[in-house]
Amino acid sequence: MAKEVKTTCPYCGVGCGVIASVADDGAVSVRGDPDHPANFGRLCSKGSALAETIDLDGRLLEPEVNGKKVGWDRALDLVARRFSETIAGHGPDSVAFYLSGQLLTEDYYVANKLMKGFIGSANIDTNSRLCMASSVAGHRRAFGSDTVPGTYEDLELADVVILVGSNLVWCHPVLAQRLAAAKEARPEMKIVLVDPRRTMTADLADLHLAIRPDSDAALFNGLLGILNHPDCLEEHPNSPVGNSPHLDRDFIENHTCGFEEALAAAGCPDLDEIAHATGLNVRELSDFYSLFLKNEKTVTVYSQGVNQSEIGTDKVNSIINCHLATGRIGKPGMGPFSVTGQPNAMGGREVGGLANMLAAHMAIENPEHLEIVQGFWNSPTISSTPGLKAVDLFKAVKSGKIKALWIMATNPVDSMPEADDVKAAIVACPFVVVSDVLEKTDTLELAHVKLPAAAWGEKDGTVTNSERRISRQRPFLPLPGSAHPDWWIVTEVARRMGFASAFDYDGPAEIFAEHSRLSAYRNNGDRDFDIGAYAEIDRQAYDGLQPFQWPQRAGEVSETKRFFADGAFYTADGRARFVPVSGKVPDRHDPDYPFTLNTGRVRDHWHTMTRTGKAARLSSHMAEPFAELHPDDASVLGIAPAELVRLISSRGEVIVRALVTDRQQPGSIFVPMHWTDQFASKGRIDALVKARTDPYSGQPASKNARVRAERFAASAYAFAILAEKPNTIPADYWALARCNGGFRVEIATSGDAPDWSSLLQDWCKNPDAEMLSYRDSHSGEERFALFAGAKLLGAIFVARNPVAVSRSWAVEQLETPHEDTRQRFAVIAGRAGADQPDKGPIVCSCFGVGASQIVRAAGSGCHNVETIGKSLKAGTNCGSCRAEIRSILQAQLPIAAE
Ligand SMILES: Nc1nc2c(c(=O)[nH]1)N[C@H]1C(S)=C(S)[C@@H](COP(=O)(O)OP(=O)(O)OC[C@H]3O[C@@H](n4cnc5c(=O)[nH]c(N)nc54)[C@H](O)[C@@H]3O)O[C@H]1N2
Ligand SMILES: Nc1nc2c(c(=O)[nH]1)N[C@H]1C(S)=C(S)[C@@H](COP(=O)(O)OP(=O)(O)OC[C@H]3O[C@@H](n4cnc5c(=O)[nH]c(N)nc54)[C@H](O)[C@@H]3O)O[C@H]1N2
Ligand code: SF4
Ligand SMILES: [Mo]
Repeated sequence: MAKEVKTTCPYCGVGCGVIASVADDGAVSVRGDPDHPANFGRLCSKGSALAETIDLDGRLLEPEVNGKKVGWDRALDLVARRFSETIAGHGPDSVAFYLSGQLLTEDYYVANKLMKGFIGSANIDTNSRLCMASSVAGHRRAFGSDTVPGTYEDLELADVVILVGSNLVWCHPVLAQRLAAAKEARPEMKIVLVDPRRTMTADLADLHLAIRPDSDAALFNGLLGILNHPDCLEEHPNSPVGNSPHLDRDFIENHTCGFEEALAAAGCPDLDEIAHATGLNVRELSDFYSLFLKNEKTVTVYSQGVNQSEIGTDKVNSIINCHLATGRIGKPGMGPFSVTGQPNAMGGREVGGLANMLAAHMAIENPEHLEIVQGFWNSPTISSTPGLKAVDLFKAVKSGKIKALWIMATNPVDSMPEADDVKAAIVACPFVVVSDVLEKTDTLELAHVKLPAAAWGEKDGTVTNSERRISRQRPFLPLPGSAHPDWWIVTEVARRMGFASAFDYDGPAEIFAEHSRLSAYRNNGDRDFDIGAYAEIDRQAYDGLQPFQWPQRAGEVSETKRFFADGAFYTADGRARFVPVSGKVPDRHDPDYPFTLNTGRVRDHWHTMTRTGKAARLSSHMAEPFAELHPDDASVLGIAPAELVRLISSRGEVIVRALVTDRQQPGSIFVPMHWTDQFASKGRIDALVKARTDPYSGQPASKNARVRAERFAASAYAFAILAEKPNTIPADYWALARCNGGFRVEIATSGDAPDWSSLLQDWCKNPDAEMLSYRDSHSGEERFALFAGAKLLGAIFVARNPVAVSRSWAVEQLETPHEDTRQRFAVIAGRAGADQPDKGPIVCSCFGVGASQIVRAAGSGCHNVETIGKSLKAGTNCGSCRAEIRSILQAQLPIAAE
């Protein structure tokens, strides 16, 4: 009998429930949990492939000190001793923790308690600083608390959903699926996308506003002005001035303050001026503003295009201002909605994991809150001033101020701006501890002490999703090797630092109960975060805990799904604040670096690819780092499609594949954040991004940096498929991806090319293998393949121009038996036989369906996503590729019509 365990997906903040099923032979499969209120059974491509990412290949299984395996006692003693000695010698602010929204709430709680309450420093920050900090700061400025007012259902109930700086279809796919289903049921519902790029989310939108980067505040300030002066819109010429029917005067007067100041800062709405600032035309602006004016049920969803900016907090408040002005907050189908990225970004905020927060949504600057937390923890000391935020924290590591650093569940050498400086800082730090699940990441390689943490499927605790819903992550696999959960590692160090009684937990249930008690402790309804109903939860109840939304106060069965409908906020006077915001678009013109570098995510990869990089099917969608650039820019730079481009900033450079597309605006280049030194020779995009931060949130502007671009003059390009992972790849450019049956490698060199056939032999490590080769000295093409009997060990295809071999066909050769000579020669012929038409680039990773197959199906009468699904199965499992299928079909329309 298979064992079935209900748990939560460890990727994005949608927080989908999954059912993991473990068969008698240990095989794991994962499906969506039909009862989980976040997804009702749905999953996206990453969630569906979870079972393919949990093997032990590459796992860190024993603690290591200076590269040598040691037992836990030695490792933990050393960490405790070095932290204690550093604190004794240089004070509590000479040490720091850098955590992650991928820790569970219980892990996060104990780490925060140790640093703030027992070490007595607030030098504890998290990768949420790179992710949500501007939303947190915006919420706190407007509401007096970090509260996300709405629920997912609001997106389904709204008449207008505005997605700002959010690629929802790729980054919150199940929420996007819910939105798409709601729109299908109610086609009159309108979706607006505000994003400089035409992403796959534009496919879902009725209106795409391709704004100038960082002009969001100008757009929403314009909206605030128009709400007051609707006469500025053509459709409303006779609206009464100064008494606009579009403002909720009652709400403004009784529940807010600062409206006039915000309005004054927004200025008199002038569509031409707004058009100039945002790069949109007046028609687009008035369409957008009219939609907002005419539809009360409006939700504005925002994400990293808003947060990751030097003016991120102002952008957030410019959006919230419009919702406050119309009273559209906390009611069904209405509200500003910051969607969180990581599975437990919200849980981290709840425990106060940020350097400027205290536990349970309390404020570090508030003496009463300090007293509450210190009293509750019975702690000897408590930090009363905010600690260093991520960018400053790593600067302090670099300057030597921080002498002992513990990094948990994050990879700052790849994800922090000025990543090479961050790397240098970590190298220079006298004592670095990294807790991770893998044995090799760009950060872990620099650690003095490596601590093996339990991974998803093994760890046990809770996470909070974007709609404040707390769900359990339950283990269904045993702890491998000596790995231990993060909460255990932290408490063991705390005990050894002399704080045994405060960290004496026998499991996550006890930690969760303490966290719940603190949330309710001396909380008379004046703090939003209260889960006092779980203050006495025991192990059994914790094991059976059903997903629930907070607040859940003790003694109440809370029916409240939303915050603020009653107009009561968490500021001292209970009123929300309008925040005056400047609509000025930062001018970053720099003649040396003429391009805007926009960065972000792709559909099937997660961050630094430590998990998604393990799954062949997730690596089949985008197999190498790339730069999307507009055809006009490519032509000026002399870059042909599929050639390589070098991007250079004042901080560093990358070499990536050029993806020429008119989805990109001229002058702007998009590069994904995912590639690291583990997967590519020079793809760490954060090495280029300058550390510019928002003054209120300290969040770095990961978007919209400045770069120069030039063609990478390759002397040779190569593509290899290999049954085994290659050890070294001697080339200026390489990118490695997993595929069924082995690995695929893209290669380019600029100088002398290596001897390709010897290289292939080195990689395949089989001196008896049979080598087949093909050389055309005229065209410069070379192809080699090595066989052990019928098995292909590896093949390499070399050309002077980008290698034209079909990747999906080539990859299949690794798992195809090549019994006779004719079949083996077909490999070096480099193309599929007539009986095996090329699939083209993979679009549907669940069923391995490629773009060429979709084009062919369109040619034979499949003109919509449904008929493609019937004919090829593409898009019928997780549905993450449906937007791409639609865009491929649309591109075929003129051809079909001819
Ligand atoms: N597939 C996948 N999904 C993920 C993740 C992943 O790694 N992979 N990571 C998760 C995490 S932690 C996060 S934080 C979320 C992020 O989710 P999103 O924020 O949706 O993703 P991004 O691609 O970072 O950025 C969103 C968009 O912002 C746009 N943008 C850039 N500058 C501006 C601007 O000035 N204004 C506006 N309006 N838009 C701009 C970019 O063009 C981009 O399309 O995704 C989560 N989900
Ligand atoms: N240029 C640019 N940079 C960005 C962004 C961007 O859009 N553009 N986005 C930013 C954002 S929003 C985010 S959230 C960050 C994400 O960036 P990171 O947090 O650096 O990326 P991850 O790959 O998620 O790193 C997680 C690490 O934790 C390990 N891990 C996984 N599970 C566990 C566990 O249970 N315990 C422990 N101890 N370790 C575990 C993984 O192996 C991995 O090494 O990147 C930021 N950087
Ligand atoms: S949308 Fe996808 S990645 Fe996000 S939680 Fe759901 S299944 Fe996981
Ligand atoms: Mo994030």
